[in-house]
Amino acid sequence: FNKRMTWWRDARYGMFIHWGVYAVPAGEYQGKPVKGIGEWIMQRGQIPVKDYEAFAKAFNPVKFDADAWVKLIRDAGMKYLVITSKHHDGFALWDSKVSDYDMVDFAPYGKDVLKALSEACKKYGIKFGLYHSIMDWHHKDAQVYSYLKDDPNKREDNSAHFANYLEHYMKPQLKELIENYDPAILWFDGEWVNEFKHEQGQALYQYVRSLKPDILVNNRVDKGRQGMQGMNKEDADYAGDFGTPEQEILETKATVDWESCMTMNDTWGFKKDDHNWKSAETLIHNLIDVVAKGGNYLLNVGPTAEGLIPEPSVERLQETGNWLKVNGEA
Ligand code: FUL
Repeated sequence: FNKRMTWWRDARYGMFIHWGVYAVPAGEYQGKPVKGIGEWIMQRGQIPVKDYEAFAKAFNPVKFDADAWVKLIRDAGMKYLVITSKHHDGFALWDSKVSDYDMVDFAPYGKDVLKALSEACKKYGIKFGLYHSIMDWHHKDAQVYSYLKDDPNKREDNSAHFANYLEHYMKPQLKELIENYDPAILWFDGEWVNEFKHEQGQALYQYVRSLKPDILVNNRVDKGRQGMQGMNKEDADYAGDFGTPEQEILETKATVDWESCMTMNDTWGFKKDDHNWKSAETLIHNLIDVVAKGGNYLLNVGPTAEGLIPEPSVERLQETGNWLKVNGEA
């Protein structure tokens, strides 16, 4: 019996929020649509760092309202949120002292959105979680064979530089996040890069737990932890508290903790041309299916650069909330 997990096991339903600079291009670069998921536009569009930074300079979500987001979460029947403190593009949504590449120092908005959200979560009784990318396309030591195909700075072996980034950039940023925003969850991702080693993943888990013993950490903290990898306690490289199948629901009931994360359309980060929404009925069906198999459902929204959760998402969330009010336990 793992006491740390109790609230999470009871929670069942949470909101994933992919929000960052990628909401500015919103799926388009130099007047052309870029294929693939929106938060990958820097890589998929082969956008040079300087050009991408210009999007960051234009990221000004004047309509962002932390209270409204968290109320929407509560009314949807969700019990927690997981928001991208930093996605693969390296941009920090909080006021980091480790770097200026963040919402307060680099973007015109100048306000700390994680602070506002963590406070709103406390107010409405919603648990606050953070998604954090290990891979980083912006940091010079972490560019991992560089995401640009023809980058002249490409290194044969980037491991030493990457270790430097882990120690002197990523870990200090995680320390800031844990000490100042009190996250209940750290949801790692981008762990598959060659430069990141199994031992570093194990150490990262220990590091995060040493800063906050009851924090929950997903399986992707270690190497190559897609889906349910690493969730077998008998394995020497067992790490993390729950498995994270992506865009899928397990076939059968699992004996270990798991959470299915899923988009409502076909992208995590906002794309203005993606209108392929799942119906509210499908989403409710998925929630029932996941819960029946002992998992949690982490349903994604991709807010706009202005700071709004897209209307089709809002409508669907309200419908799941209405359904839960009639049929759910809470
Ligand atoms: C993936 C990432 O590469 C996607 O951008 C997204 O964040 C998804 C939840 O995880 O591995």
